[in-house]
Amino acid sequence: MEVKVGPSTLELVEGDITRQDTVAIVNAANKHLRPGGGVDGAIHRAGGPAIEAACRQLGGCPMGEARITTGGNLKARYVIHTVGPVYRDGCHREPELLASCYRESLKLASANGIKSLAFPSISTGVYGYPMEDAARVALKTVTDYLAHHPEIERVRLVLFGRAAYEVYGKALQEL
Ligand code: AR6
Repeated sequence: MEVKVGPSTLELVEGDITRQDTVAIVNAANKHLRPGGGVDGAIHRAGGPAIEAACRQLGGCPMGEARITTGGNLKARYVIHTVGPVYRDGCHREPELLASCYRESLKLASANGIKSLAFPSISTGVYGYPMEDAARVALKTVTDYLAHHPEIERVRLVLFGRAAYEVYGKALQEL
């Protein structure tokens, strides 16, 4: 599924973030930027040790912020690491922090001349963010950014499994 936002394209696909051919892929990292499970584990396994070495130099990343490293052996040239909120009850700035992850990652892309990037569904695995709520925040934040930043040509949201893809598809139609 894809929609146009001005000259830019926002695309939803079901798949594996590590196999994307966008210039950058986004990692759902932890604040230590140490290899973990989920998307993070998959990216480090597929990208090789150069990503971990680059992460070590950065000394971590606060929640809601983003950092950029090489993509190592991945097709993507860069990995943008962002740290999503751990979901408690939705009343602890979770929506604001999640929106910030998408926005800060997009800002890093713009600053580095990256014209295409792929996001996973940040915080909806180990960090427990309800998928429906996360989808609304993700799609609103990305579309708002693209409306003002035509330099980003393509944003792809890569959903792991049919169920996640359908939740995002419904949220996009409602937007
Ligand atoms: N491609 C795309 N999406 C995936 C993939 C994949 N290969 N694998 C899982 N997902 P998570 P979080 C989906 O747990 O909640 C790590 O240990 C998955 O179904 O990767 O932000 C870090 O080090 C889910 O919907 O990230 C942190 O400690 C979504 O990606 C912590 O997990 C995010 O799940 C971050 O937790």
